[in-house]
Amino acid sequence: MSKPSTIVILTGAGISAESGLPTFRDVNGLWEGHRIEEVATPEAFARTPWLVHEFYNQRRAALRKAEPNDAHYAIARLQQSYPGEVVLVTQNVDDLHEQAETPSVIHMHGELRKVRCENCWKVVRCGGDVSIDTPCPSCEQAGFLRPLIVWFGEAPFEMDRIERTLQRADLFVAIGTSGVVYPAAGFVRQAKLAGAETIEINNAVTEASGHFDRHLTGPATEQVPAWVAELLA
Ligand code: BV8
Repeated sequence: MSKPSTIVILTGAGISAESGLPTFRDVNGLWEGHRIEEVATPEAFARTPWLVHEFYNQRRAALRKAEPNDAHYAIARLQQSYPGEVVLVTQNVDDLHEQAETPSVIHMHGELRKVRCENCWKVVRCGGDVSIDTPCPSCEQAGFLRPLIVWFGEAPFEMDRIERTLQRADLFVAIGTSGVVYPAAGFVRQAKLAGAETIEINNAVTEASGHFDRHLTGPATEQVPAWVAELLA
């Protein structure tokens, strides 16, 4: 079989699980007794911003202790040395793909280590805690910083660019995602309609498994390096 000229990869929380970052399913979609869908919303932020800031402060603290794993490094190798186009879209807000030296990542649901000021609209890097009193490093006004995260009910970032790449994909690979959150969960169908082969890499069966042509089942740190080695051979 000739090598695919455009590969689109979608990663989810499962690719960072072996780096020690809990997935949404690991915590049963709960954080401190709250449903994540209730914390990760603009309404929750408007109602109890201190609670939502604490949710992300705890995730930033966990990220400071995490390292990329062999799956992140294998994708970086693929994107660095594959003769065709490799587009990486992630639902993850961690920066483990970047830490593994991946050349380019599309963070469709935002980034944990960035915040946006709702006063001056600047996006600034932030690896530590943020509170309702933290002044914006740019306009120095306090009380306007929000995590640069796409919450439930908000439009994901870069959807036009993602849809264009799905239209020309020859191969679509979903790694470590449960396929329950849209629009990401619909990408496999869009890729199939465009004629792409589809592969699901996961350590379990998911709600989306039926849409994929092939399944590589097992931990991402084993399955992703093996898949990349086969492609680069
Ligand atoms: C939007 C950032 C419209 C936050 C996230 C009813 C029906 C259909 C849709 C909806 C509906 N009601 C509402 C909606 C829309 C909603 C949605 O889909 N809701 C779901 C709950 C039904 N979607 C939205 O609101 C989206 N926006 O629709 O906007 C719009 C459009 C235009 C203009 C205006 C508005 C926005 C959704 C984004 C929400 N933000 N993340 C944060 O991180 O704090 S979502 C978050 O959960 C993730 O980003 C990801 O997208 C999602 C699911 O997480 P996964 O990554 O899949 O992780 P999960 O834990 O679920 O699964 C882990 C997988 O890994 C498992 O399969 C497991 O087996 C596997 N695994 C585990 N360990 C390993 C492994 N695999 C391999 N190796 C291992 N070691």
